[in-house]
Amino acid sequence: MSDKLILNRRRLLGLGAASVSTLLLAGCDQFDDLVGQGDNSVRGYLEKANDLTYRVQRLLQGPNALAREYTEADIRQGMRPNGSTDPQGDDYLALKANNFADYKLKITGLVNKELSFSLADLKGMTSRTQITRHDCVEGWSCIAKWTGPQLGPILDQAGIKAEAKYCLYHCYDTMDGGLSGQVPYYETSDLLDAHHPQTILAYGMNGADLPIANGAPIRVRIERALGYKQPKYVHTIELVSGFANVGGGKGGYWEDNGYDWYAGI
Ligand SMILES: Nc1nc2c(c(=O)[nH]1)N[C@H]1C(S)=C(S)[C@@H](COP(=O)(O)O)O[C@H]1N2
Ligand SMILES: [Mo]
Repeated sequence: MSDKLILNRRRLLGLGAASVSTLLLAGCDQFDDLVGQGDNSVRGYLEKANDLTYRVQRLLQGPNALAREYTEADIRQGMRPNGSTDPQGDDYLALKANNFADYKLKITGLVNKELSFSLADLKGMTSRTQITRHDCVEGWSCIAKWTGPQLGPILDQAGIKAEAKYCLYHCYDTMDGGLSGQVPYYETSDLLDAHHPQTILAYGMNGADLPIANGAPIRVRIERALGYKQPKYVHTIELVSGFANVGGGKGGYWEDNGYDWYAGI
């Protein structure tokens, strides 16, 4: 992340939750056609409590409403890399040196059977390709094409236990955790988003292998959510009943730093 972006984040966080929502809304106005698939009043609810937003959006959109999909002609530029772009952990560097041949995606936690998939396994599965718009709270958006297997059937293969409520996405990269030093990037989603038809484990971007800058070898796309809910460099998806004891307890690296958990758009 460049110094400028870090400064912007700090400034944003310094303003407090209310102003963050307002800024978020101001930023959204720069996006073209933000609420293509829904009612514009959805946007108004972004200003309200996170929890209310979540319930209202679920009500208005239904659990399986699709994020808008675009055409090849709408891909006007490359996907702008943001946040971590080149993880330096020893485990990640070792995988990278071997072109991710030894990578394994693990499904763990509250499942009947823990599973592990190589990149070749994932590439061999039925895949979905979708052209969607990624919206970052910093006020930019990019349209890109993503390819990979849907997460839902993979979770079903593992057998989700009744107590499981969320997917916890563990990533290889670390971020500035203030007094905690470097902390791993992580995210969570509920199981509805995990089973959403557009939620995929992307290994491909714009017709090529997913670049390292954008999360190679695997990044999760949760298309109805904002940019920080699209975890890159994912190595483990853990089924959990809650996340109060993970990281700062808010369900994600950026959530621990003040952003909403339900970053629905
Ligand atoms: N592991 C990891 N995932 C991440 C981030 C990150 O720093 N590390 N940044 C998030 C943010 S804020 C955005 S906008 C997008 C950026 O994705 P891109 O690099 O493909 O544009 O990834 C999200 N997922
Ligand atoms: Mo972002």
